[in-house]
Amino acid sequence: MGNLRAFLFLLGALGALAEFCVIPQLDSQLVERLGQRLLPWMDQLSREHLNPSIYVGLRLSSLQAGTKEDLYLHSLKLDYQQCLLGPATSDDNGDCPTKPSMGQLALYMLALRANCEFVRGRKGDRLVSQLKWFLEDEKRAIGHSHKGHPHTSYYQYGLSVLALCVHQKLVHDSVVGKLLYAVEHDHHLHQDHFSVDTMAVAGLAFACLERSYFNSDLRPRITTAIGTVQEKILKAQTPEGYFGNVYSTPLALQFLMSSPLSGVELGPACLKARAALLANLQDGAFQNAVMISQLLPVLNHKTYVDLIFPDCQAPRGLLVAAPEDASLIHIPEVISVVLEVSSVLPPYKRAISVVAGSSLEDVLKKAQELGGFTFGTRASLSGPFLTSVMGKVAGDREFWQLLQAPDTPLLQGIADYRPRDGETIKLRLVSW
Ligand code: B12
Repeated sequence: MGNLRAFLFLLGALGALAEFCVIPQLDSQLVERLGQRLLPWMDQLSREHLNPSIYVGLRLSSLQAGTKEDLYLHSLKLDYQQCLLGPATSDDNGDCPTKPSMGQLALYMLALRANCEFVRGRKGDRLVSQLKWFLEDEKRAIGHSHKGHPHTSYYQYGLSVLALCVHQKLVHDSVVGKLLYAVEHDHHLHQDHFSVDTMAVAGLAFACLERSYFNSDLRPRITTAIGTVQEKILKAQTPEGYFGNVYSTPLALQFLMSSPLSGVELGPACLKARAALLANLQDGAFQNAVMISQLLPVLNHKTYVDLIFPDCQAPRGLLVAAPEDASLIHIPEVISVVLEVSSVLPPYKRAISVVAGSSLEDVLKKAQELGGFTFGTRASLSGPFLTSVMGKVAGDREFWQLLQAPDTPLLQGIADYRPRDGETIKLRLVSW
């Protein structure tokens, strides 16, 4: 009894000092509709479409997909193990034309943990070694004086530290040190373009490390870095309530929910972000499977840090496919979208007619059919990523940026963005 009283007293004292980011429950139908959008993705079991982020998001949500979910994890395991642990000497890559990247391996390890599995045995050890090797390589690319850049990004670097941490694998101090340095001198993360997402993932990795037994020499720096990330993310809140933009808000909230904050009013900031997200959910802004998978845990008061001790027995509601929406069937209306490419000589500009509701990818395809325009894409977990335009391939640390004229970067990719009638879309080769 005395112990209980002492515990309650401690809780009260902590409550007075620290404030938690709490997101009140959202309408369960809204959450269910969000989950339903993942179901068609889970039917696609080919190498190109398998996406560990979807599995992680679903397992940390209040929803489940029954046997579909089991089959999905099974397919992920077959695919990732074959691609990562297949014969290293074989030239024949068979079904595995591209090996998973460092970040994809990290997400796969998070998926295993979301099913309450630890990587173990000979195969598990090889996965861990591979992820550690990737990180060592990135550490070398950043260099002693921190002047270089990771081959992938600090986002994937943070995700990999997090994945090793939730599997209770030691990450060398020098590897964690590079991520700490990047947060302490955040111009490095700004070069990643989307600093809030990257900051949030780094923060989640630190929040996990802070709860682990490892890296004790770095503990004070880790605690300070958590405070720095909190501060930066709160500072990045827009008047509408987003942390960064609408799509970085889910990861930002995951991070803020993972660590109590002392001395700062966290509650109102989180409530404002929730209100902004709610408005977007009602507008259907969350269509992309990766974005939905980063948001679902937040709506269930969970974060990636919970993968340290996931609760695999928690009851989750069974998802059933949504009935076809009859309101979507209507007479096609034709719209005109202007496509402009200034990074080539001679510059390209042409009005393209497409059916209303077409994606930007449809516009690009139509332009290609009409002649005088070509483009290329690479599959990614977020969907098709535009890699080349008019034969010009984006080089190292360059990308084809999508903009709405005159100068507003799009917040969605070519498969998700649906231009309106009369809109001008610009494609511009930029460095990042
Ligand atoms: C790093 C990053 C970039 C880098 C990627 C290069 C690199 N070497 O890493 C750069 C700066 C080039 C970039 C570009 C863009 N990005 Co980006 N990016 C990210 C970030 C921070 C991490 C992605 C990642 O590594 N994921 C983990 C790995 C394991 O997954 P992956 O699928 O293998 O990763 C690849 C893809 O994600 C791809 N990629 C990166 N961004 C985007 C965006 C889209 C729409 C697609 C299809 C693919 C894609 O590059 C990754 C590396 O190869 C995410 C943040 C997030 N919350 O997810 C935003 C994010 C995915 N990007 C976003 C956007 C909008 C874009 C752009 C469309 C911006 C623009 N207006 O041009 C462009 C893509 C244009 C194109 N050519 O198709 C949004 C997508 C929102 C949505 N609704 O889906 C996010 C969520 C950021 C945000 N909060 O707004 N991005």
